[in-house]
Amino acid sequence: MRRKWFILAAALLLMMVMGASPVFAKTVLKLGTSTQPTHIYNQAAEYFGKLVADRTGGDIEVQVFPASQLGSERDMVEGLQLGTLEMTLTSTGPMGNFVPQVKLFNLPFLFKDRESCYRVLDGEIGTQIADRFPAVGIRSLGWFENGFRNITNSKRPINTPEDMAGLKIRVMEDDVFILTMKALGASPLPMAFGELYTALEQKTVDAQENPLAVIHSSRFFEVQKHLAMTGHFYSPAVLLISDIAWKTLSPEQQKILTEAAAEARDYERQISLKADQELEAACAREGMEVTNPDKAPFAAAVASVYTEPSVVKAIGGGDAEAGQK
Ligand code: EAX
Repeated sequence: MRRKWFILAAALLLMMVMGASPVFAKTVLKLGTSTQPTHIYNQAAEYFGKLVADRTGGDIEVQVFPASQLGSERDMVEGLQLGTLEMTLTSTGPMGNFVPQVKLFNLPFLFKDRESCYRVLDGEIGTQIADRFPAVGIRSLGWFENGFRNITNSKRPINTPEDMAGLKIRVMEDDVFILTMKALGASPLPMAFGELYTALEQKTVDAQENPLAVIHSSRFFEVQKHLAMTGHFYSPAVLLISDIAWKTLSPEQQKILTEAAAEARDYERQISLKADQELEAACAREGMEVTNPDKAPFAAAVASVYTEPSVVKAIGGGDAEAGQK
């Protein structure tokens, strides 16, 4: 009997001592994404998590949950606001619903190459827009990359905007995408990414558009015959942390996260570029028929989106506070 008490007391003592150690002080940051485990977002999120674990001596653990397990991109941003989720790496697709100025980055044919994207996103404009996030309960740890988006469909090869006529195409949940596809003569249907594979399989929609890295990792080649390299949108991504979670971290931990995020961003941009270089051929090998349309007629067809009153108002159009109401 005495022996039993002794063991219990020893165990309690050990727990008290251990209580001060990192094992017990551990902070878990759940990080959700919409894409498949092999996608570049998740590779970058794991990379980020490893840097953070190393530099905090294991005090902070980033747990990555891919494939919309924790909800759609929009749901996850809402989770960040509520404090039910700590982090997400998301496209800017749903972000205009939270900070309307983000719609600027959703405009078609806005950037001609990656260098101009990075200059704008990492420079003053990207910083000013990211600075609006804390007012709605979220913080940006940097602009990552989804990539240049291309159109896939199950009906026909796309060579000119005319080939888009009547195509039922899934788009992300923002009016800029809807307006763009309407301007091309297609019938857009906004839908969360997690529902897309099934919608393509069941022919609820004929078409979708995404960067090659998403198309390939989601195996859309199983349900889409045609791939048109339109590059009509540059789709940024953003690494977000809940403001509630952010405030529980020490200044030192915040610094570690900020630095690790910048490194993970650079890493992700590299693997994204590599994906773009390799995956057109990989999709062709999987049986997709690839076209490389002249982009000029597509850009001309969607120019009207830039002057749509709702878009101009959201982005600012002289009234910097327009979107905050
Ligand atoms: O962020 O919804 C989409 O099509 C996005 O490109 C995808 O979820 C990756």
